[in-house]
Amino acid sequence: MTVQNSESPSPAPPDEFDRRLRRISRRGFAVGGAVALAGFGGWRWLVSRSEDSGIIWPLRRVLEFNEGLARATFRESGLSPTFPVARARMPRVNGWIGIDPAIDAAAWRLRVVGPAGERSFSLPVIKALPRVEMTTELRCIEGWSEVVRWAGARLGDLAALSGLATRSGRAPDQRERPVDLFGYAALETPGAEYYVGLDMASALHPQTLLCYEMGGQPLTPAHGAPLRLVIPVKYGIKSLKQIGTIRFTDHRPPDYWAERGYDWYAGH
Ligand SMILES: Nc1nc2c(c(=O)[nH]1)N[C@H]1C(S)=C(S)[C@@H](COP(=O)(O)O)O[C@H]1N2
Ligand SMILES: [Mo]
Repeated sequence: MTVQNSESPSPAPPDEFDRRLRRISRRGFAVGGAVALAGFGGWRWLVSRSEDSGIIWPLRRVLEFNEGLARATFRESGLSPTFPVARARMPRVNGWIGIDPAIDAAAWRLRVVGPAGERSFSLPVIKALPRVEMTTELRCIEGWSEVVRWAGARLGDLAALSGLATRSGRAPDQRERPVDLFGYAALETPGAEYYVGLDMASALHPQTLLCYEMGGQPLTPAHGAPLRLVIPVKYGIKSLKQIGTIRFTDHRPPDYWAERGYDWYAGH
C-alpha cells in the first residue's frame, strides 16, 4: 500500500530531531489541508473553531486519528494483501442497485450522521484529506476477483474530521479509547436502495477507503461516482458504490445482502 501525506510507523523510538521533523510535517499538512479546505467554502467553519495546540481542531483530529492508526498497525498485521500496480485491471461493473448514472457530482454531498448530529461534505473537502493509493483484490461472492488500483481518503480520516464517530467528538482511537467509539458504521446510496453495515473496527481499518479513483482514472458512475467505498478486508458486496450517507451508530445496521441470506460480516 502506498500511503502519501501520512507518517508510517517507525520501528525505533524517534530521537528529538525526528520528533521536531514530525511536528513540522504535521503542521505542514494542517496548513495545506486548511488551505485546500478554505478554497471550497470550509474556511469559515474551520476558523470559527477554537485552536488546540496551535492547530485548528478538525485537522488536529485527523492527525490524532493517524497517530492512533500508526500505533495500531505497528506490525502491519491484519492488512489485506497488496499487489504490484502492473497486475491491476478494471473490474467488470457489477451491481447497479441504488445507482443514478446521471448523478450531479458538483451538487452531491456526503451526509455524515451520528447521535450528536450531522454534517455534509463536498467532494473537494474529501479530496483534501490525506490521499491513499493501494492495489488490492476486489472479491465478489459470485466467485470472481480482480486486482484493482484504488485512490481515495480513509474512512477513518473522514470519521475523525466529522467528529461524529465517537461519544466525545474526538478522533477515533481504537487502542486508547475503545469505549469512546460507536459500534458500527452504516452506509447507503442517496436513495437508500442499497445499504451496508460495517463493524467499527473494519470501518476504521487503514485500507478502508472512500474511493474517488479506480485504475488511475476518476470514478465513473457505473463504478460508484462521485464516491464509493472500498473495503478489501470484506467481500465486494460491502464496497458500496455511490455513497449518499454514512451513519455512526450503536445499533447493528441493516445490510442489503445480509437480508438476502449472505453473512452480515462478509469478511474473507
Ligand atoms: N450501490 C451499489 N453498490 C454496490 C453494488 C450494487 O449493486 N449497488 N454491488 C456490490 C458488489 S456485489 C460488488 S462485487 C462491487 C462491484 O464493484 P464494481 O462494479 O466496481 O466492479 O460493488 C458492490 N457495490
Ligand atoms: Mo459482488
